[in-house]
Amino acid sequence: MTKLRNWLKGPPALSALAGVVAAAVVLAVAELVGAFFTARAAPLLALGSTFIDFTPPWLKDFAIATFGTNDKAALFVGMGLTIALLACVLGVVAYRRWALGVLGVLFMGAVIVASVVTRAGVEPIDAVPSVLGTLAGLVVLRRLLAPLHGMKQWPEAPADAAPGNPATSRRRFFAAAGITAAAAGIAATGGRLLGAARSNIAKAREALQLPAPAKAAPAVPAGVQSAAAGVPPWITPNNEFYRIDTALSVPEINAEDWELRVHGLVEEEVRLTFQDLLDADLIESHVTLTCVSNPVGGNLAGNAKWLGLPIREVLRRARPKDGADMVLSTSIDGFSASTPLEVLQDDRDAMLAIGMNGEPLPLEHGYPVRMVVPGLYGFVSATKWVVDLEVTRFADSKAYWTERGWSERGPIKTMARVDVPKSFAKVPAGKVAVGGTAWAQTRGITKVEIQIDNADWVEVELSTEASLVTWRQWSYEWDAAPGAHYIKVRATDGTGEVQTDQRADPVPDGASGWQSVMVTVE
Ligand SMILES: Nc1nc2c(c(=O)[nH]1)N[C@H]1C(S)=C(S)[C@@H](COP(=O)(O)O)O[C@H]1N2
Ligand SMILES: [Mo]
Repeated sequence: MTKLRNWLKGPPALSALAGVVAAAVVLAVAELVGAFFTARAAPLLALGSTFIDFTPPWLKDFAIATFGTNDKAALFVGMGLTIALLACVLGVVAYRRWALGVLGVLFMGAVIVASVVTRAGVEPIDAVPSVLGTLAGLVVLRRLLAPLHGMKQWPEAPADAAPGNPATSRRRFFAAAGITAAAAGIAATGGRLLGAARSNIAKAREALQLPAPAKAAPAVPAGVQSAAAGVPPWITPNNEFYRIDTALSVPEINAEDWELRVHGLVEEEVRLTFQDLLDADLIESHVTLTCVSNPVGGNLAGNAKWLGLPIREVLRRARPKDGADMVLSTSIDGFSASTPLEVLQDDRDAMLAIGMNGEPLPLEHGYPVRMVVPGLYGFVSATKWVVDLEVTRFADSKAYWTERGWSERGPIKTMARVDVPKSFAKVPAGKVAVGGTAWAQTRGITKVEIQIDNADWVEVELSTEASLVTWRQWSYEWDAAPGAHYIKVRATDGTGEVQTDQRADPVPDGASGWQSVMVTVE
């Protein structure tokens, strides 16, 4: 016990602590100075994104499964612990061999600089905060280690070390380390707050007036909503729309600075500003988006009215060359999606969207511009904060998730869902309203059937169909007898194909199988 206590008071433990404080200073100074540079170059977030990039897929899956929507907080805790551990080692190494310590700090600085400058839309000048942070970290490490050399001879004091009283050295060390750590905390917090305050993007979005569409969306027919109470609204309000992305913090793009570059296998490179979009003939249409990660029965799907420019028009100006079969769309934060070229050119009205349900895109749904492509899962089509379209070939380029084990293409699979009653619900015997949602974007839904326990499949009441690219709701009045019951559901799409009962995981190209909910009737 006393041994441990003595060890904790000795140079090895204290130099490890010095390493942690120095690492905190590197990050805090970088973050504070970074507040005066572009918001998307914030070093902590950039480092977090790099961390995500290097997290093995199994660990990522584990994190999402374990922490759910808190996975981003878990990432920062994990990143903090990893950095702290490395910083401990760095401190001890620096104490024993200063030159190695310098190399260690420079390496840490290089990793942060690399994280920052490899983010899309970042200028080389954005490396400045990380460089200054690194220098500050070096100075702090040197200053903190100095008093330690006056302590016990461990392993042996350098020739220039002044022998001193260990207790005094320790006091000096803790005073310096404490003050520095507190200053780092204040600097980091200040940097975050300052960065947020300097962002006027949310205000600019509020002030933005969307133009009227040249071609309005067809009126939503009466009767699209399921007769069963509790089925989600046919149009998903923006604040209830599911959100899926790899962005640690929502990218903040000034619409006036936004520019889309269309290049690659094209006759003519095209550049588009936000004003160009506002001035163009925009269309409006209802489209249901769906995430490939949606499990059977899941709710990673939403339906909205989008306002935007058909991507077809942009491609017409760029004139893709023969042999091109894919468009790789990239967001400002480096996400990318591979979309078949012909899908962006056919009449399904894939668009560069600027409006969602009559408002400018919410920041987290891609402000100022995102892609909306009917019929494809979001991971291969719905690029938010899009800034780059490269006309290319599937054989030549891979998108973000394709490089991580997901498919390169992602047509949406036919899916039916029971929304009420909820799985494991208890309902009173008698008439029970059963209802839900089904989708097969671009093919449409022509039939939904349910099977209760082992009875025959019965066709349910379909709500009105608005279009082939939106979901379709359904309802059924069930005469429920007491006991435990299973309700299974399946849909038939517009080609006449019945939804497969073959169970598949979301990876690599979307879940399949029939949902079954258990309901207790009392
Ligand atoms: N920039 C960017 N765009 C992105 C993603 C992303 O991670 N980054 N995720 C995609 C995925 S997987 C889906 S399902 C949709 C979700 O769009 P939403 O968040 O607006 O619902 O966005 C797509 N666009
Ligand atoms: Mo997704």
